Amino acid sequence: MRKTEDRVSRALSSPPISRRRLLTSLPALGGVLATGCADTLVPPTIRGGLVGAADVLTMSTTRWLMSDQPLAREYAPADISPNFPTWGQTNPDDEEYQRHLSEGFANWRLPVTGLVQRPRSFSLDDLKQLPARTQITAHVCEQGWSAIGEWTGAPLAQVLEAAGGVRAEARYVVFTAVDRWYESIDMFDVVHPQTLLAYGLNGTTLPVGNGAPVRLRVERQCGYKNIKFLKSIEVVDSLAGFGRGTGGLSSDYGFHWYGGV
Ligand SMILES: Nc1nc2c(c(=O)[nH]1)N[C@H]1C(S)=C(S)[C@@H](COP(=O)(O)O)O[C@H]1N2
Ligand SMILES: [Mo]
Repeated sequence: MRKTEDRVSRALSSPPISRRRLLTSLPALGGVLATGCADTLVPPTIRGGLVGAADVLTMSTTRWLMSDQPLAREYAPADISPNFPTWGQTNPDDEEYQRHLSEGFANWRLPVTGLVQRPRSFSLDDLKQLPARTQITAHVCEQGWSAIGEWTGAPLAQVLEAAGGVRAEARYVVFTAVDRWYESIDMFDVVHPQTLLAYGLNGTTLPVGNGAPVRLRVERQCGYKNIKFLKSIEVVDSLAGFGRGTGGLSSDYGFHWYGGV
């Protein structure tokens, strides 16, 4: 892993402008893969023993495989599952959330803070005005089901760009949800063109059960990383201050931080 560390420190010492460029252009993804700016072939925390070894192997192998085929498979409209399931939390029992829901999310705001040049909040309309992406992908839940859906949303890279771009120290993005779920992803998945803040499912407004008004789509990872009911986004250089420090509610409870599929 020595070589990776060298690449990481080189990537981290580059001036903010290059990281910003990385976020603005699609060829940037190729750049990420080629230079190893992706930072991570290993999870942020490594568990002991064989489980830890498996974590490292899973993540490094998936990332290595992806270097050749960076996009998750996209399907045809005919493949869309007739009824996309709702799973886990389906309607948060939270006063503020219920108020936003009753107002059609007109007053809902998503704060984007931390290591961005211009921290700001986004309304649902702000997000919809950013360049959108629609993709038909397979959702794979670690609890034994999968479904194909058509997601529409703003690429996370576009959202961060609208907040002035990320600073050179940025390594992870942490997402919190109304139901106190939280998850994080690293810069590889952050700048990935299929990583969306999704507000649409199968051509309609994202239903409550699937995480309205906005949920994360991170297509190379399992169901539990695709956090619903987004409440805040923070760009950070360390995951130590969140929950039990593993970078997500699911990993705090023993799932892999990197839920690669
Ligand atoms: N905030 C929040 N996000 C969440 C969950 C949840 O309970 N709360 N469940 C996760 C799991 S395990 C899965 S499989 C998917 C389910 O998404 P769906 O309800 O759109 O099928 O959401 C993920 N994101
Ligand atoms: Mo899941």
